[in-house]
Amino acid sequence: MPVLYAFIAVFLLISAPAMAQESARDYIDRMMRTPPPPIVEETVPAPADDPAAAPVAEQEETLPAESEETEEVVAAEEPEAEEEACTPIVQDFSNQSPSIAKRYTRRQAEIDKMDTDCDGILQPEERTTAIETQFSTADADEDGVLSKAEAAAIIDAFKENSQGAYGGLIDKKTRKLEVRIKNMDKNDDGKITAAEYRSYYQSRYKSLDKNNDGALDVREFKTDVESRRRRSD
Ligand SMILES: [Ca+2]
Ligand SMILES: [Ca+2]
Ligand SMILES: [Ca+2]
Repeated sequence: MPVLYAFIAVFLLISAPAMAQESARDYIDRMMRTPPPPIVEETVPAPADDPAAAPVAEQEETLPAESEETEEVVAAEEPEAEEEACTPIVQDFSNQSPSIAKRYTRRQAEIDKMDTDCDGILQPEERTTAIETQFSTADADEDGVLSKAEAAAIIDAFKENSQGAYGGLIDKKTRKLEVRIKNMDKNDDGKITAAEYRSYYQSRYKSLDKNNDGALDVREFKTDVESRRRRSD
């Protein structure tokens, strides 16, 4: 028996290292062959940085857009500043009789309010513009109609602003204006529509254009409180 154990021991001593050596080689071979597979964890995720970069580019694009809008706003404000009113020509009526000179002076003051090109004469376009402006100014509540109160305000304003021009005649002239405004109300409902207002003044200005050239000069024009009849003041 001891002989058998000794034999087995010798066998193990000889074969074990061999087996160990073989298995080690196999392992090394495996390691040498396998290296290829483990590779490339696809660093492709790097491109994941690109999508992050894209939004940055978009933001940069929107920035110039905002600055352009700012420039547009600034540019839009400039035209308004460019609008400059001309200066009315000072007319000399000293060669007329005192009464006519006084009348022409009053008329010229009214013309100058509407004479946007400052040539001293009222062209049709200037009259149309003035009619629209006067109506919208009088229509305080912007409902497109002059109420009794709004019409009364026109009369009050005339009385207050024309005292110097008419002196002692102011009450008489004021009553004349009251009648005139009442006449604008064609359907007599106590209100003056924009259409009634336009119709009245376009008709009035047309009748004043004696030489029928479309324009009204100081000899043709009459203020709101001047009668169309010659004999009146
Ligand atoms: Ca003019
Ligand atoms: Ca109104
Ligand atoms: Ca004329």
